[in-house]
Amino acid sequence: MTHHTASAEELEALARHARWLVLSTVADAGAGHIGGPLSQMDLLLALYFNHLRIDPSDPHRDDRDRFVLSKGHTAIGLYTVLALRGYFDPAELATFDHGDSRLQGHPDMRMLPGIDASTGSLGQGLSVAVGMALGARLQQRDFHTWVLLGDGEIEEGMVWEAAYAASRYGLDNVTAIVDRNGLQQYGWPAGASDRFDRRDPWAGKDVGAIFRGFGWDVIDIDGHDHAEIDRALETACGARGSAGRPTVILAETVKGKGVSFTEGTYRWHNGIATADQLAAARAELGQPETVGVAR
Ligand SMILES: Cc1ncc(C[n+]2csc(CCOP(=O)(O)OP(=O)(O)O)c2C)c(N)n1
Ligand SMILES: [Mg+2]
Repeated sequence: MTHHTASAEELEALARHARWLVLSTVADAGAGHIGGPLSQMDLLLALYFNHLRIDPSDPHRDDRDRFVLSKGHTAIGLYTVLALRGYFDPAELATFDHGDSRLQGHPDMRMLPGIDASTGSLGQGLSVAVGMALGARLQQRDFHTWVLLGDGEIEEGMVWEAAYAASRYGLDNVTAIVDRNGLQQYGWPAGASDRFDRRDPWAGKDVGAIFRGFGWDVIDIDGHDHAEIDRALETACGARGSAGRPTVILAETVKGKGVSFTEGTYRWHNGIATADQLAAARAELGQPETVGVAR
């Protein structure tokens, strides 16, 4: 299981390509999410290219790191990263959301090797990850479990039961990442202090203090800054077996990041780009006409 090392420039090129694949694949399928897959993209690329101990040619091996996409609706963002990392041919993205496809609208671990948990009903992934981390301890395995949550998603009570349990059992082999894009599906109308066009689900609340209160270590980062992401992932995982506390990375992001008309608006939680919008996005992302899904 070699550690793949992509430079910041390579990650940026991958991110432009992957963001184009998300937008064009969803447009081609006629359904799917945009904002969340784009906000989480830099985090997932850093994980899959530089930090997860995985082997795309042997996706089931016992000692692999586990990854749970708790915000399962952003599956297309994970599929693009898995394809670019070599789990399957990117051409298969054209089957996204078809009835007989391995690439369902929400991830299905029974269909696609590389998916460690079936998700989509929000709020459950941290509990799944805590179970995996406890399992690793029982089996005396040193794999690390990573879980990505949405900032709307963590309004769910079950998340906080899992947060309690992770710290109760001193699980330093699990790391949660929260994609703090400040938007959920609809949310409340924005107030004066909001960053975007709807109220941040955690406006006026100190999410870091809440996690700390549950006994977690907290790292705040800019979720689009490759150097900060890299340091945070290294720190969280470097604590493997020593700190006795779980770590959460609170990643400040922009929903719809990378495409001007999707950035910072709840309306692009999901959506189908028109031909004109696709052309504009392709130009912004610097993708040649020969790349990816055409329409
Ligand atoms: C239990 C549950 N309730 C509602 C939904 C419908 N739903 C899908 S995405 C979403 C908003 C999620 O917002 P957030 O967690 O912030 O994700 P992101 O902004 O990254 O897309 C909702 C309510 C769901 N999938 N599961
Ligand atoms: Mg959100």
